[in-house]
Amino acid sequence: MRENTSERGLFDLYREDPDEADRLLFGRETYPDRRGFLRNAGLAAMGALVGTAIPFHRNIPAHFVPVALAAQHTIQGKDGLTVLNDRPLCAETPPHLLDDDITPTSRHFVRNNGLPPEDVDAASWRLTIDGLVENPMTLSIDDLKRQFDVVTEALTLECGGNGRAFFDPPAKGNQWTYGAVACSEWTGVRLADVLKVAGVKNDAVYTAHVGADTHLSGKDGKLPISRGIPIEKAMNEHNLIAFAQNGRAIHPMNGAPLRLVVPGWPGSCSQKWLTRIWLRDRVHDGPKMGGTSYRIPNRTVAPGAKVAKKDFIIIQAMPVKSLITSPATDHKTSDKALRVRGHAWAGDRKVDAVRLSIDFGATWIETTLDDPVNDHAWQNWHTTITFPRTGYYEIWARAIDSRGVGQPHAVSWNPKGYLNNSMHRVAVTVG
Ligand SMILES: Nc1nc2c(c(=O)[nH]1)N[C@H]1C(S)=C(S)[C@@H](COP(=O)(O)O)O[C@H]1N2
Ligand SMILES: [Mo]
Repeated sequence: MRENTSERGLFDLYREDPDEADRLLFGRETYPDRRGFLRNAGLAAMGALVGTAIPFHRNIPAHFVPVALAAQHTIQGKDGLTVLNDRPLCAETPPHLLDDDITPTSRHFVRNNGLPPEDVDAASWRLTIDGLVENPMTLSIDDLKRQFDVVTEALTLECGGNGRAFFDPPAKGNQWTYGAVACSEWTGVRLADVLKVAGVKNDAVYTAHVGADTHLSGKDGKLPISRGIPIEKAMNEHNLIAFAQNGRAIHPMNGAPLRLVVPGWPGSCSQKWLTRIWLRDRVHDGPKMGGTSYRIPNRTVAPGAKVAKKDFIIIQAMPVKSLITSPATDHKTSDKALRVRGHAWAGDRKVDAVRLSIDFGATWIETTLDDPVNDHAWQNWHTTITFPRTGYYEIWARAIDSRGVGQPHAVSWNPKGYLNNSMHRVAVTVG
């Protein structure tokens, strides 16, 4: 495949311009009516994605992306994820596969902005803390383990663009539906402890995070993403510099061997393949900090409205949200009683209640809501509902946070499709 400099992989190519995608992959420009041949690079790309050779690739019809790509099982160590894009790699988890209290590594979504580092060696990995600190330091993972308290916490991580697929008019970017969220158990040291030992200078106001992944353009030194957070948020004790995920090494696509986990805020704050934390005297201006990246209009705007760049503000805490993880949508049952369960989370707040409706929002059913296992872990909820008669139902879930803010029916539109916390609905047929 050709060098993509923008965030476009096979899926985007086929969605936006199927002819162009075919031309690039199969070289059909000269014989548009004939079946093409996967060119070397195209064949290699597709083969790599499906995980093996494609013996009958000459027969692949025009405008055709192998179903294996769109389906699953294409990322080693991941199971059942829906691949949304291959370059950069982005994959989400269907809601019913997020049913566990703690998300297994195999079901933790993947959101890459660039190309992950290869041949990662945990033993020689170094993290530098510099900028506005009294004692700049460079630490190995062993240094981190030796010099700081090691803690394990379940932490909710959600991509700012989760739910983007449901914006109308559509928003460009990865078409996440529900599954760019997870709550794995992360083990590491507290970012705040490390910053305290480094000695935060008075004029430091923001962090800047750097990872070892490379830009899609291949340009030396060009970072795919480098975001930061205000010092006050950085000092929250639940931010971790993590070296383990669910008791084992972090999955290569989730940032091995070292990453930040900044729960409650957009996933983009949680730098993967972490090599440097730089303290700055201004709001960090790295890639994906400016323009419309992870930023929303400073006011409610009409769907499709043009908004001036100066009117965008940086997203901070994520809004209250919930998922129904059982049953899966399109559930068919002959039993009028049904166990329903899922999770709920609310950025830097707690969730106070999760209520369900089976009558399109006319009335609401209280659920049993557990406390989080620790601050910033999602909360599990469950109940048994009884359907009055056979027929088609939708179960709607609505979480309400500790300040009384509930999930909306429809989210306020924004140009890049961030923060969609509208209610999750699943279809159930009782027959
Ligand atoms: N170095 C680096 N860190 C990164 C990213 C990235 O592309 N490169 N993506 C960010 C985004 S946008 C999200 S939502 C989370 C996703 O984490 P995950 O892939 O482990 O689920 O990682 C963040 N950290
Ligand atoms: Mo993200």
